[in-house]
Amino acid sequence: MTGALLVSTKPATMEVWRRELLALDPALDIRLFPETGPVEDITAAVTWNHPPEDLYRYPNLRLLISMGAGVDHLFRPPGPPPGVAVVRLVDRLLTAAMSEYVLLAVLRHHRQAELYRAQQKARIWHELPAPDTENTRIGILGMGTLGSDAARKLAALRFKVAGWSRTPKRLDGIESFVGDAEMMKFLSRTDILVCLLPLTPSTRGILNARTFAALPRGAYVINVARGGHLVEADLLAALDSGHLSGATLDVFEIEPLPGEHPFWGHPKVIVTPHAASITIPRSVAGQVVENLRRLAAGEELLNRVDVTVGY
Ligand code: NDP
Ligand code: OXD
Repeated sequence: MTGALLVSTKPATMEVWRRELLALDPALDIRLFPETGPVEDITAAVTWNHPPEDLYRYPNLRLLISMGAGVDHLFRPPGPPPGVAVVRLVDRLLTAAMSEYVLLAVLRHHRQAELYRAQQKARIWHELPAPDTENTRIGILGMGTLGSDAARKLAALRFKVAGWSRTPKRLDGIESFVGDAEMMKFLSRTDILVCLLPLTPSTRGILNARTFAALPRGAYVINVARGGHLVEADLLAALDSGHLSGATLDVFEIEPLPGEHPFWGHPKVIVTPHAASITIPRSVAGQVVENLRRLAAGEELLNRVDVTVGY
């Protein structure tokens, strides 16, 4: 690599990144934010929730690497500096962890785990109706790296799985719905809705009153993508009216979720702290180092983001 790599995230995590990157390429010149040295030195940056306007201070910046699968943090105003390439992480462990979370949330709902737990607490021996897996319809918004992996694993459990995306998908046993024109048809056949979309201007607020009304009564919602996809008041209204049976939420408009937020104590909501799939620096350092090499060699970058659509 020519120039220096800026690393920016929580202080304790930055040290781990430095160690893992240097283990693969000891020649790297790594600067941990805010100790950047001369701003002219920085040619690439690997960041998570970095102040977006700060990235305009480095005149020689050529590559921005998201420390996660999502890149919405890089597109907050003013967005990535013009002419700077943006890449994200695609990683076996990150993908597997997300599918584990989605399967856990689906199965916990499907197998009535909360109800059985409540019965246990009350010492009630009562068999609930058997779940009908082959007739339970799961719909996944976003059929990219994460959505398609979760879809395949849910289909392997014999759920009826469909996905919704911008472009058609051909996956064995998984129905594909495309674009706004097919959104309502997709929702009307969905008992459990999983959101795995990137947050962009087209997907912000997509989990709203209209979407919920199009789902069958009793449907369940799982949002593991971004808090900005969800109109929180609309979800609360749909839960409280009984139209939706519950929700599992890992991501929120404001993180950490404020202590007084109604989701915390809501009997139909399960909250986790944006922990569905956490980037493991050791697992992804190789692709970061490889992209730095490609940048220096003028080769095509891995996992490049289309800055015109924002994912
Ligand atoms: P990808 O970019 O691989 O996939 C995105 C999918 O969304 C694609 O199928 C794409 O369609 C579809 N899509 C995008 N915009 C639209 C639209 N307007 N209408 C219909 N479909 C659309 O992303 P990943 O699967 O890797 O990740 C998804 C998101 O998951 C990340 O952006 C991130 O926000 C979130 N995430 C959350 C984590 C957590 O811990 N909670 C961890 C990691 C990621 P097409 O295929 O046609 O392009
Ligand atoms: C990611 C995330 O996008 O952790 O990778 O949310």
